Amino acid sequence: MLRPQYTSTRELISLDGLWNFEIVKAALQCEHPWTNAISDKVQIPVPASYNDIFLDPEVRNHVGWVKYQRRVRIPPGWAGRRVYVRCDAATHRGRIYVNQDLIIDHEGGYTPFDADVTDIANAGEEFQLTIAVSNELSNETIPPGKIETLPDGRRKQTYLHDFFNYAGLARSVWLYCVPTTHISDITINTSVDWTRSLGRIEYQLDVQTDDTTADLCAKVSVRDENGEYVADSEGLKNAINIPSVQLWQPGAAYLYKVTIELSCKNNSVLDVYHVSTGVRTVEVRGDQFLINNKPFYFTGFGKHEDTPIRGKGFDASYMVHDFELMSWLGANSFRTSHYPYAEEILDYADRHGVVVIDETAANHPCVVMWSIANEPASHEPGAREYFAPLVQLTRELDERPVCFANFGLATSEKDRITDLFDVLCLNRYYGWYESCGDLKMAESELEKDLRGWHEKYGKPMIMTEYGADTIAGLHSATVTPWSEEFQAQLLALYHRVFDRVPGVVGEQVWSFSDFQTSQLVFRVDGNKKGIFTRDRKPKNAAQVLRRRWLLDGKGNREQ
Ligand code: BDP
Repeated sequence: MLRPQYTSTRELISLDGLWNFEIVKAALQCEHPWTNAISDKVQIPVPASYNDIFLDPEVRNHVGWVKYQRRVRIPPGWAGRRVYVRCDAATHRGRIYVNQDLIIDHEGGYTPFDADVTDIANAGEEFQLTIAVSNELSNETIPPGKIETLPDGRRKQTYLHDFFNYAGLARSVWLYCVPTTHISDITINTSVDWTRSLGRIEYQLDVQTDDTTADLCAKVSVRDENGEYVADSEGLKNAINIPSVQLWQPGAAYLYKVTIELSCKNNSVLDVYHVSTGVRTVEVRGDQFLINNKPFYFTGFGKHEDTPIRGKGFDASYMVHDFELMSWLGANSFRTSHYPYAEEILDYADRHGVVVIDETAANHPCVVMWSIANEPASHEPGAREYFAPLVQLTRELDERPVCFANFGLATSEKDRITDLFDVLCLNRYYGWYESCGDLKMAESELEKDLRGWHEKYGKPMIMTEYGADTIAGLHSATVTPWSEEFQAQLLALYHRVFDRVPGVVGEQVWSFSDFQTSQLVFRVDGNKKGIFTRDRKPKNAAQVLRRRWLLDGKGNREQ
C-alpha cells in the first residue's frame, strides 16, 4: 500500500482542518447511521486525539464510537481516475462512510487505510464524508484492554499499558487519485558490494489494472541528492547498481531518489511514483551490532507520540523540536515504543540520519531492527510456541535483525525465547521499581543481570528502557527518589555498568519526555520519567546525557 503522492500522474488534497464532531452514545449500528448530517456546533481539529481538546470529562473518558464528518468535493479534473479517501490512522478502529454507504472498516489504531470511492462519488460532485472511530480495547486488540459497565450504567475502560488511551483521527486524512492502471506497491531492498564500493537497489513493483491485456513495462531511475542521474533499469522486478555509492550513515544520511515510471509497451507513461531511499547494511556479528560494517552503539530514548492538548495527534512542530532536542544531547537513535509511529517521523529520521528500532513494518533506511513485542511474558509456558512463528514470519518479510524488549521478571534463567532473536533488548528499573532509592544495590543487581545474559547468549545487548520518575523542579542534596538529582544519579550508575559489561551496544533512556497515562495513584498527571517535561523543558539529567553522548561522544564516534 503506497502513500498518496503528488506526481505528474497523481494528485492529492489534504482533508485536515476542522471537522464536525459527535460522540455516539448508543452502540453503533452500521446499517443506517448516517442519514443526518452532524451539526457544526461542535467542531474538532484533524489531526489530533479528541480527548484533551474539550473540557468535558465525558469526552475525555468516553468509551465507544465517535463520528467525524465534513463535506468533500472531488475535483472535476479527476474524472476517469481511481479516487480514494485515505486515513493515516484512526485509533483504534475506523469506518469510512461516503454519504450513507460504509466503504471500509479497519482495525488497528496506528496503521493507514484507504477507501476506494471511485464508483460512489462522481468527479466534480460533493459528498458527505463520515469517519467513525472507536477506542474500544479487548483481548484481541493491540494494545489490549477491557470494558466494564458500572452500576450507574457508565462504561469504563481499563488497560495495563502505561500510556493514555488517546483516540480519534490522530494523523492526516487525504483525498487522492491515481490512474486506473497504477503502481500499487513497491518493495525495495538495498545491499553493498564492499570490494567494489557498489551499492545495489533491488526493487519489485506491484501493479493494479482493469486492463488485463495491457502490456506493461517500467523504467526505474536513480538520482543523487543533487538531482544528478546515477543509474537506471527496466522491468517490474530488477536491480540497479550504484557505482561509488554514498552510504546512508547514522548522523550523515544520504538519500537517493528513485523514480518509477510505469508505461505501456507503446511508451505512453501511465503512472509515476517517487521513493527516497538510502543504501546501508545492518548486521549482527558476535556481540556487536554493525551498521555499514562498523560497530554501532545506540544512544537515545524510548519515545511516545504524546504532546499536550493534541495527545497522539501528529504535529510537525513537536516532531522537529524533538529531533532538535535529541541532537542537542547527542542521541543517535530511538525506539518507536509501543506502536507504529506516523510515517512523517520515519521520513524525518531517514532524512537526518537518526537510527530507529521500529515496532512495525515500514521501508525506511533509518529502521535497523524490528522490535516485535514490548515486555511480553517470555518466561511463561507457551511463550515459545507463540513467538517462534512470529519471528519466522518477520524474517520471511524482511532481512533486518529482530528483537523484543524483555522485562525484569523474565530473567536470563527463566526466559524461554531469547535464542530466537538477534539482539537482546532489556528494560530494567533497578533503583526505581526494584530497590527503590538504593543505588548501591541497584548497581550490583544491574551488573549481575547483564553479565548473566552476556555469558548465556553472547549477543549484543541494548538497554531499551531505564530511568526513574522525576518531578521537574523537585531538588534534593541527598539521594531522594522523584528529585531531579536522583534521576541524574541513577542514569550515571547505569552508564558505569554499561561501560564495564561486555556486549552492551546501546542505551535508550525511558523516556524522552513526560507523557500522559491513565490516572493511577502512582502517576502524578502521567509518567514522569521524561528527560524533558511534557512541554519539552530539560530536567537536570539532560546534562548527564549531553555530557556522555555529545561531549564525550559515546555512540557518536566509532566505538
Ligand atoms: C515499562 C514499559 C513502559 C512503561 C515503563 C514505566 O515498557 O511502557 O512506561 O515501564 O513504568 O515496563 O515507566
